[in-house]
Amino acid sequence: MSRRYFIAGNWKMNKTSSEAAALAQGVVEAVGNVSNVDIAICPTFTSLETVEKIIEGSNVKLGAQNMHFEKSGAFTGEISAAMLRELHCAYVILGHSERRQYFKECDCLINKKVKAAVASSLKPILCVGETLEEREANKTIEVVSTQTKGGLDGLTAEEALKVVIAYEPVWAIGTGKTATPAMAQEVHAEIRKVLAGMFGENVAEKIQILYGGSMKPENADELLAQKDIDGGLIGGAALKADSFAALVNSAV
Ligand code: 3PY
Repeated sequence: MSRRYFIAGNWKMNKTSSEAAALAQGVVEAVGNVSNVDIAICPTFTSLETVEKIIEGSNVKLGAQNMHFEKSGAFTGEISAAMLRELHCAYVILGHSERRQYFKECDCLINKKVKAAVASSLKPILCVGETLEEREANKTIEVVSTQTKGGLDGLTAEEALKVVIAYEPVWAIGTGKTATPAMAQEVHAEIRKVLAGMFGENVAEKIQILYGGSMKPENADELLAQKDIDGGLIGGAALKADSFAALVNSAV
């Protein structure tokens, strides 16, 4: 496979700065020298600067969990792409299902964020995924296709190469349930078809598509063995250095 594996930790609203520092230190010690896998950790905004100082010089990159699409202005509580870049963020998670669900983020808003991130040289990790009701109504492919098209609308092929997609079935997030490797592969292949339709096959073949949703060391090998699964966006298992390191090592 020409695509590199990518293991990214989504720490969500966990860890104070001192706790984040300890976790980042553990990650760097365990996998900071791994050079054949892309690795990122995404702490809360308040820990970005602390974590950046710890991972500096290692192969572990920094990511944020959200951002606003405007450059600056009267948007109380929000953070811009330039602010994240100044803290050396390389990635930003956008459109996570928790933001879609609890903060009512829609594809149109997420698309603005994706464009703003790419324009600021931040790589968006665009999350897509169906709810349990949608899966049971056989709407998985429709939902995931609409979210992918909506999130990437208006991007050029060159810009699309700067995006990572994460397929995270909502019913598998934080529930301990995981899509079987075959179920996940089927959706990843469909996402790649959508990407090929939008940007051409060559570009689609180069875009990393991660699996997220209770990925852990016990199920990583089988998931990563699938043709279109290029890594994982890791929730709970990213909150301990040893389990995160085990996931990175599965991808080595
Ligand atoms: C999870 O695995 O819980 C995630 O939501 C990763 O983003």
